[in-house]
Parts: sequence; structure tokens; C-alpha cells
Amino acid sequence: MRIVQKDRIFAQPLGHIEQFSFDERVAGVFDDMIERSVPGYRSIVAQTGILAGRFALPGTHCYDLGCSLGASTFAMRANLAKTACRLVAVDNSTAMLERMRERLRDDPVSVPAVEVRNADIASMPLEPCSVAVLNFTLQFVAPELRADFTVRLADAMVTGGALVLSEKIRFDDQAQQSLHVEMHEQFKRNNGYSELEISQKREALEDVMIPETLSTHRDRLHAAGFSSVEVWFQYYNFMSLVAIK
Ligand code: GEK
Repeated sequence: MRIVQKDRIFAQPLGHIEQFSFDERVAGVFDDMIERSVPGYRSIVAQTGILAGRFALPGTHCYDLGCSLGASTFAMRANLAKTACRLVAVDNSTAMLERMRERLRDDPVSVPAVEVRNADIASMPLEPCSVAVLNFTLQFVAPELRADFTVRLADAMVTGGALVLSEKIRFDDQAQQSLHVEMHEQFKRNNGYSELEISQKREALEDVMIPETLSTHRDRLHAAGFSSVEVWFQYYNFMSLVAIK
């Protein structure tokens, strides 16, 4: 049985708050961190697997882009046993991928094989794919690179393929923005994070995780060539959508 390490990274006062990075310390507590920080995380991960099973086509790639410890990869794998596709899990954090590879060795499911790649999704070549999952990853890609990346992804996707894009979003309406931030912070408090942890992490993430509005996501996906875009999940300022090519 896996022992989940508690996230206490921001629990003590930090004189200087460094920019957040997916290093060894974060990878070591990531299961706990994401579960206590992202509303609906488990449901979203499970659904990425179901959607992968629904849209995967033989002979194509199925990508988990920004896989971290592979939560979506494993959910996808459990739904892809009958489809002869290539499951590829990508991340640019060596610390995350080391742990992901350990989990892969312990996974009771063995088909399809999973290829684990250490790469920057913004520049890696993309092969013809029927499924791509970006589960809370695009928000960490520099905003100026997001449009080109989305175009490359849409170009690589076969007709009828699907992208599952989960992101923290922001709202143009200031009252809604404040309300959603407030509700999310209460969610974190309810999950045991202190005011200090919430504020120090907010500062560490400020220039690293850049949320956009839902309409920015929709417009970019349509402009890149996805024919339909619908939100299937929203919980406060966290949403997941399906974009079909
Ligand atoms: C999950 N999907 O558990 N290229 C590759 N990987 C990247 C890049 C990039 N340019 N930028 C960030 N990452 C996972 C959770 S976490 C979300 C995803 C979060 C990686 C980064 O190293 C990290 O592992 C992941 O994207 C984001 O369903 O922590 O809120």
C-alpha cells in the first residue's frame, strides 16, 4: 500500500519565497498536495480515463501531457486495453518522472505499454493522436506559447479525436473572480491548509501558474481547429472541457 506524504512545504514562515517548481520536494508530496488543492481532482482524473476509452483509435497516439505521477495515465491505461494505441506520458520534471516510472513498474495493468517521455510539451514533436489529456498543465506553459502549441496539437489530432483540457480559470468580472477565489481558499482551509500555507503558496505560484478565462480557452481551441468545445465539469474556478476535432 502506498503511504501518502503530507504536504507541509509552505507550513513554516519562509523568509524568501522562491518560485514554485516541480522539484523533488513537490513530487514527494504531490498526491496529497493536488488532492487537497484542486476541487474535484479525483473525479476529473477518473473521467479522463473514461473519455480516453471513448475516443481512442487504433494506430494513433494517446497523450497524457504534463503527467506528473501519472494519475491520468493510469486511468487512461485502464480504459485502453482493447485499443491498439500508443499511450505516451510526458512531463518535464525529472523528479515527477522518476516516481511515475516506479508506479508504472507496480501497475497491475500491463496493456497498453506506456512510453514515459521527459520533454517540454511546448516544443516536443507531436505524432498523430486521437486523445490528448492536459490535466492542469497548460496553465504552467508560458502564455505566449499556448496558441502555437494548441495549433500543433490540433494539427496532430485525427478527425474525431478529443482533447481533455482541465485548468484553473479566472473571471473578467471582478465580483465573480473574488467570490471564486474566496470559495477555493475556503476549500483549502477545509482540507487543512493554514492561512500561511495558502498565502505563501499563492506567492510562489504567482508568475508560474497563469490562469486564463474560459472564453480565452474556447477561442484559442476553435481558432486552432477544434470543431466543438464544451465544459463537462466545473467546481469553483476549476474546470475541465472536451474539445473535439
Ligand atoms: C495529474 N496531470 O495528476 N512540459 C511538460 N510538462 C510540464 C510543462 C511543460 N512545458 N509545464 C509543466 N509541466 C497531472 C497534474 S500538474 C498540475 C499536472 C498542478 C508539468 C509539471 O512538471 C507538472 O508535473 C505538471 O505539468 C502540472 O492529473 O500541479 O496543478
